Amino acid sequence: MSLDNYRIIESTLREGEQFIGANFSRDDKIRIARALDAFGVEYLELTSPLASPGSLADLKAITGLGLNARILTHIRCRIEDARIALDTGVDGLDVVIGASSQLRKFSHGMSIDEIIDLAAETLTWIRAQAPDIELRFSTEDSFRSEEKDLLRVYLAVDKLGVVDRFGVADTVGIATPMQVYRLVDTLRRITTADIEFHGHNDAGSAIANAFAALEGGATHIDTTVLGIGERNGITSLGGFIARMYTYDRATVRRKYRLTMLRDIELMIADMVGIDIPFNNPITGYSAFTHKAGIHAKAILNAPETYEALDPTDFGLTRYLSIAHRLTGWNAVKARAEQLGLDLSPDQIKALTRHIKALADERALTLDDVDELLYHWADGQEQPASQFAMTH
Ligand code: HCA
Ligand code: CU
Repeated sequence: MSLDNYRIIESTLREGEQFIGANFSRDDKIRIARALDAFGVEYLELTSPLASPGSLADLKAITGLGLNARILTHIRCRIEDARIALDTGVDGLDVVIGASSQLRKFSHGMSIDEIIDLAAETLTWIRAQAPDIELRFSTEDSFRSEEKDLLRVYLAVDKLGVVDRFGVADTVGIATPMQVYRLVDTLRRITTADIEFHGHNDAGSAIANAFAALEGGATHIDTTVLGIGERNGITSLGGFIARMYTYDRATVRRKYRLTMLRDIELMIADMVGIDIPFNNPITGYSAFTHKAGIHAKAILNAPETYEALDPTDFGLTRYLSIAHRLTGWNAVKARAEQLGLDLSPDQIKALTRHIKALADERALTLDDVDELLYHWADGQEQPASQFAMTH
């Protein structure tokens, strides 16, 4: 089943280049490619060599690195594009054409029959030139295309027997997981090639849609680091990793070097001038911070009670936040122990009440709490005099 055997097509160097803040230099691209390769992604997708002279040179530089990841480039469905792309040493071509009525009307103006003819001509030509190249055919805006038109295109291409993989793209980020599941499932049943999913995040469903695609039988998922891409981007690498880890931890641990994730995200964030969002899966600043007293107590006993992901797998640390009104005495006690302080259970409980009362008055920091702990451990304060010590 593909949920246990999926491959990541990391498109930071293609879709990610379409992010407003992205302007990668050759050196940037090489650093990104090496890092993602070391992380363990199976494929890197790069911008078309026809985009600019630099794009062509960068693509050649990266195919020359000898990485483990297979190198793909993304081209329009045209023999001229394919001719240049084949000369760059890539392992595969991701060929795309628009099939939705919007694109047919406002972009290339072709009918479905013309699309089929062009696809047949281009793909057959590529296969004849390069019998061993990995060849993917995808339709842009697949989810706003008439299903009967779309299936007619895929069936016609499948009959040629020249592509290894079909792609479906949620270009404007409107698909629901159920729609993705259904389209992928249908394609899987009526065609013979692997299936790749590329999903935008306009409605916040990109990660869920990628998972639904795998449930429907997709084999390849497109990601970018931090999800960067056109508009607000696509399925993020880290989010996808979190999704798959919570489904099957062992497989994710085996396939990818998870401790590299944060540094890779920091590198990209720095290059494109953004921060890691606070609520980012895995690496968001509060992703492993526990606050409510009840949560803290359970975390101290058994972290998995409130942690679906183990931070240590990602080289990260969990935090208990204790300086607030929702705190609990188990957490305060744990902090006292961390500081090597000897306080009785009664003292801890009284001090916890004191912290809560103080936090009702003003925002506290961990330093404030630590100071209180030291003070009480010194025997300066007794439970009865707890409110005096604010002055
Ligand atoms: C675009 C193209 C694409 C292509 C996806 C694919 C999209 O930039 O509009 O090749 O599968 O989202 O449709 O990124
Ligand atoms: Cu896209």
